[in-house]
Formats: sequence, C-alpha cells, structure tokens
Amino acid sequence: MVEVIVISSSMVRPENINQSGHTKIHLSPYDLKLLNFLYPQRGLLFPKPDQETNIIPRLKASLSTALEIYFPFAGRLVKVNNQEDNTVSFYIDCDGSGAKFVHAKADSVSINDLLQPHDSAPGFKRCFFPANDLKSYDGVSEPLLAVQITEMRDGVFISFGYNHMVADGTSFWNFFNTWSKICMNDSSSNIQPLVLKDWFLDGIDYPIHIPVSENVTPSRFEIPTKERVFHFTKKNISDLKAKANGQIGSTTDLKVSSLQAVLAYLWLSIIKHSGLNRDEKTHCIVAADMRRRLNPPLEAECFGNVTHQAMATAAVGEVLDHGLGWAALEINKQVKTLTNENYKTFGENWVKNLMVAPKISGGSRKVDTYLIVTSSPWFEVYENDFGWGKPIAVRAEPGTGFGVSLIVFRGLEEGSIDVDATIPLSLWSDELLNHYMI
Ligand SMILES: *[C@@H]1O[C@H](CO)[C@@H](O)[C@H](O)[C@H]1NC(C)=O
Ligand SMILES: *[C@@H]1O[C@H](CO)[C@@H](O)[C@H](O)[C@H]1NC(C)=O
Ligand SMILES: *[C@@H]1O[C@H](CO)[C@@H](O)[C@H](O)[C@H]1NC(C)=O
Ligand SMILES: CC(=O)N[C@H]1CO[C@H](CO)[C@@H](O)[C@@H]1O
Repeated sequence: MVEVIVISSSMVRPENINQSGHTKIHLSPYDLKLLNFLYPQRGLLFPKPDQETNIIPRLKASLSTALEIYFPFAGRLVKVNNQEDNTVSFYIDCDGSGAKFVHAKADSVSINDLLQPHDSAPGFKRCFFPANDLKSYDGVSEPLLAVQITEMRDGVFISFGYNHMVADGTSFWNFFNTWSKICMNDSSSNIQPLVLKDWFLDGIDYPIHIPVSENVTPSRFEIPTKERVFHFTKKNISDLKAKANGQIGSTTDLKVSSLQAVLAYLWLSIIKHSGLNRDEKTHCIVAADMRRRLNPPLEAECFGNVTHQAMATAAVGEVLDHGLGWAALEINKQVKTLTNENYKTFGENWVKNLMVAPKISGGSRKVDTYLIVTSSPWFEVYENDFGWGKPIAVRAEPGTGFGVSLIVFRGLEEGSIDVDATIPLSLWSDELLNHYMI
C-alpha cells in the first residue's frame, strides 16, 4: 500500500507583480484549440538532499521569484459571457493569484518503486502529481500552474502540471530552468526577462467569440492502459536512423532524422502487435515548435504557445508492408508541411469553424489507432539542478486521453532518448517488451 501524504498545500504568489501589472493576454486560435486539453504533467526525480538542506522553504521562495518573471503562470483564466451573441470568450489575467504548491511525503516509496511500472497498482503514480484530471478550461477556477514536492525514502520527486493554453513545452521548460537556477544560486540576477510577444493573425478580431454550445467539456472516458518506458541508447538511435535511411536511400534523396526513425520504429512495433485489421487507418501525430518556422520567425525564447501538429496517416497493412524507412519518411513529409502558410491557414480556419470539442470522439475503438507524440528530446530536463544535485530520471503522468500517448524525453546519457508510452490494453502485447524496454 503506497501512501502519499499531503503535508501542506498553499498558493505561492509572485512577490512583486509590478512587471506584469495585470497584463491581459488574449488567446489565439492556437491557444483556444487547447481548451479541452488535460494539463500536461511531468516530474523529475532527484537524489535525497542532506537533512540540513531545508528544501521546502527554498523551493517556495525561489518559485515566488521565478513567478515574478514568468508571471502568466501566476494568473487566472477569465471567461467572459457575451450575452449579445450567446458566446463566450477567454483571456488570461496576469493578476498574481499564484501557483499551487503541494508538499507531500511518501516515506515508504523508493526511487525504484516509482521508476518500475506497477501493473498491480494502477494509479499509483498519479498521487505524485498535482493536477490530475484538470483541463485548460478549469483554469477559470484552478491555478494555471501546480507543483508538488514529494519526499520519498531515498529521493525527492518534483512534479508539475500546467495549463497548456498559457505555455507550450518550450516555454514551460524555460520557466522550470529559471526556477531551478534561482533556487540554486539564491538570486535572480543574470536571469533574462520574459519575452512576451503578442503574435496575432492579421484580420482576426480579438477576443474570439466561441458559441456556448462549443464550450461544453465532453466527459472523460477511461480506457484501461499500460504504461512503459522505452529507452533508446545513442547507438540504438543511430542504428535505427541508418536502417531507415538505408531503406529510403534507394527511392529518394530525402533523409529522416533520428527522432523520426525512433517514432517510426514505435509506430511500427505498436501496430504490429496490436491485432488491428490491415485495412484500419492508423495515425501518428507529432507536435512541432513553430517559432523558427514562422515568417518572420519568432525568437526561440518567445513565451507562449507556438506549436502545431503534423499527422501521418496510413492503413495498418501499408505501414507493416513498407516498414521502418517508409514510415519514418511519412512522418518526415508531414512535418515538412508545417510551414508559415499552413500555420496561418489553420488559425484562420479555426476561427471560421470554432472547433473546440475534440474532433475525435471518445469511446470507440477508432481512437486507439492514434499515436500522439508530445514533448521533445530538445527540452533541457537534466540540467535542472535546484542546489542538491541533478535529476536522475524524468516521468510523465499522461492521464487517460485517447489513443497511444508517446511522451518523448532526452535520456540521462547524452544522445539517448526515453519514451514514456501509454498504450490502450486493447492494443497491448507483451511482445512489445522485447525491445528497448527499461
Ligand atoms: C512597484 O512599483 C512602484 C512604482 O513603480 C514602486 O514604488 C514599488 O516599490 C514597486 N513594488 C515593489 C514590491 O517592488
Ligand atoms: C551561480 O553563481 C555563480 C557565482 O555567482 C556563477 O558563477 C554561476 O554561473 C551561477 N550559476 C547559475 C546556474 O546561475
Ligand atoms: C540498444 O543498444 C544497446 C547498447 O547501446 C544494446 O545493448 C542493445 O542490444 C540495443 N538494442 C537493440 C534492440 O538493438
Ligand atoms: C496565452 C499565451 O501566452 N498565448 C500566447 C501563445 O503564443 C503566441 C505566440 O507567441 C502568443 O501570441 C500568445 O499570446
């Protein structure tokens, strides 16, 4: 029996909200399309600090300073009812309300317990995360950022959940990095101020009005899943990449990336053992950072949400017959369609159609055939040292959305990749355990 006991839960506010001065952030189509998304939840496992290192007050104080800089995380989502046209609109009020800070203890749990999957105790890991089941929409009453510090027998787990309408992974990890630096050095000098660049589409009126009927949150459906972490060493990755490019080489000059080769491998392996019919359609959805793809490009540090999704689609039999190189090339081709024009057209169409509810409805077998890839090996995970040592592992809490969730992180050793995979039981096969499994 795992016991995670909450010692305290409080709100950490930015000490000084002068910088934000109640900034109002209007939401773009790229933010609003996330209205029904679960808060992304991630966590880092750290070694246990010395008894004398009183980490809780330090983490709180440095979080308060970090929130001064990254003030949108301390704000709240505001919903405005537009009675005249029976619509609602949303904005983020950077009012300094603060982020939730949970301090918990799980004295009986060791690092290995958390790292090794427990099929016998589903939901075990959830207690280590602070924002279970929260959706972006809930930001009207819930903090936009929640963190949880869980002191374990031989380590500390620092986890967080954030409202995806406020920031994407790139911006989130910049914030996290800043927080750890402030905590380590006890000072916020040398810290860059936030680059908050409003980037709006020409010709779209803000705030965007959303019909009340579209604003309903569909009920969550639970599908039983299994979660496993795949580990690809640098050598595994270069082998997969060489294999994929070798297969492609005979037909085209195009080359796929390491990540595309790894994702194609997982796509192939999962559907191979899934029992899906050969003529069922399967999809691999990959998120990409658009900052440098826009014209003119945004600064790489620009705060906000600038991601877009590419979707490779093929019949199960087609993927299986063609193999690794072909699947990687399909992903590669779709990622290449993520251009400035494509991004803007998406925004314009979104405003015309105002599709807030997910297009893929839950419950049916169909949704299983989506592989959804989030996070990125580019994010600096292992650099975050709060002052008593670097992280030793990273984990995610995917919740139960739909389909197969693949959350990609860089691995602990340079050049390696970890993929936190949550697979519906209906597609699961123990054959998947043969390769690259931690
Ligand atoms: C906020 O700004 C005002 C005027 O610029 C200044 O007087 C005040 O000291 C600042 N507050 C803090 C907490 O820094
Ligand atoms: C911490 O401070 C020291 C000296 O003030 C500096 O050399 C170092 O770069 C700082 N480290 C970080 C992570 O900011
Ligand atoms: C992955 O690489 C490791 C060493 O880097 C090797 O031991 C292992 O066999 C490789 N896995 C596969 C499936 O090739
Ligand atoms: C809520 C929020 O921060 N939205 C931002 C998403 O990213 C774009 C591009 O930087 C900004 O314009 C939005 O303000």
